[in-house]
Amino acid sequence: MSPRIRKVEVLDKGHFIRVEWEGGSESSYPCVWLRDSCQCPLCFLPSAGARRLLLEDLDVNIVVKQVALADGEKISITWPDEHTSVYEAEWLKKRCFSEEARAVMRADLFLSECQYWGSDLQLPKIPFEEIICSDESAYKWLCTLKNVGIVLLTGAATRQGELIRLGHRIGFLRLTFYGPTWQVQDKADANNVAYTTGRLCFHTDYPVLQHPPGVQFLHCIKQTAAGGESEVVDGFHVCNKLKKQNPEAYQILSSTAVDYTDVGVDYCDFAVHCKQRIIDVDSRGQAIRINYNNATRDTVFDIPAEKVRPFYAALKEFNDLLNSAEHKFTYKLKPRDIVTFDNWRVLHGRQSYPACSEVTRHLEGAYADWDVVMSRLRLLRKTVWNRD
Ligand code: OGA
Ligand code: NM2
Ligand code: ZN
Ligand code: ZN
Repeated sequence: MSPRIRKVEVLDKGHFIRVEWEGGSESSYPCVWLRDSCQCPLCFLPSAGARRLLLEDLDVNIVVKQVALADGEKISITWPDEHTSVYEAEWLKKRCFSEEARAVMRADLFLSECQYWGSDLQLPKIPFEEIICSDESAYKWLCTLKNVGIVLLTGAATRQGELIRLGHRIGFLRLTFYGPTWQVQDKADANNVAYTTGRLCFHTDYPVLQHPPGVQFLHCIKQTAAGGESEVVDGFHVCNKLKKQNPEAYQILSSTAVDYTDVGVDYCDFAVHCKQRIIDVDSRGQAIRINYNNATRDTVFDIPAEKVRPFYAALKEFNDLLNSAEHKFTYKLKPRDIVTFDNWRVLHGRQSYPACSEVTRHLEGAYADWDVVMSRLRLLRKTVWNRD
């Protein structure tokens, strides 16, 4: 049901408009924002859904000259230069500045709700072909990927190229120096520790990139009989634990800029260097991205010498928490499985496996950006919700 406006009035010498809704609640809107958000064809380009109005032409001290309510459905404002703007009730209601309304909008746009897990994880599983063919399944896949951080897709073919199909399903994959997709297998003169048979301790991929890939896909094409098990841990959950257990360690890891390096040749030659905090936090100190790969952490360490040992102590404590039986979940990929996970939140590792002259284990990997994945999620939500 569309919201209706009972009354509208000007407050604060014309700097605010107060709207009273049918039902009794009210909302206040700053006039500078109203002028900036004018939806008329001079100020707004509907075909792009974008503002035409230039900031140069916005008076930040603007006040309304006149306001009128039309049939409870829209308000119209006349500005001092006689420009008029019309705002629909529903449009205004969605953009209400109250704490609650903004929280609803935020949750709707970014799905920031997070379901934490430990060793008790019930690994969500969906058949691969279902997410390719059905919008409902694809929507469920992406919601779970965002909320839980990991989903296993089952029953893909045991050949390269399935991740390219997955890329087309969401939009496109993220190209990196390791190629559009990359082959995780034991290689001679490996240009990355992942391309050996060695154990990989908990890490996120590619912290050496300024904007590390948000989502990772690993498709199991061939699996070794002995070893090669996978491990995952909920990094955000462990960060909360660390913050409680040792606030100083958390402070160090969320403020120290760590040097990462990756130099070599693959898709093309590369010499990548970057500084990252191992725990990236938002303004409230909540972890929003883990940037941790011990293999590519540089020997160059650009911090004062006396801060080095406290840093290692903090990192050790974090690493111990990641590896605790309470937090980590172990499983073994089978051929046809594709594990999809949040590379900003979930740290992953693998156990070592015996070296052999033939290839006994082969995963194809690929990355996607969260912007692309969230975009597909919002579009699928619209399709799926409008259908029922
Ligand atoms: C990687 C990786 C996991 C595996 O290639 O970065 O983490 O199971 N691989 O081989
Ligand atoms: N691979 C698997 O940070 C990293 O080097 C992660 C990337 C080689 C594409 C490994
Ligand atoms: Zn206008
Ligand atoms: Zn990895």
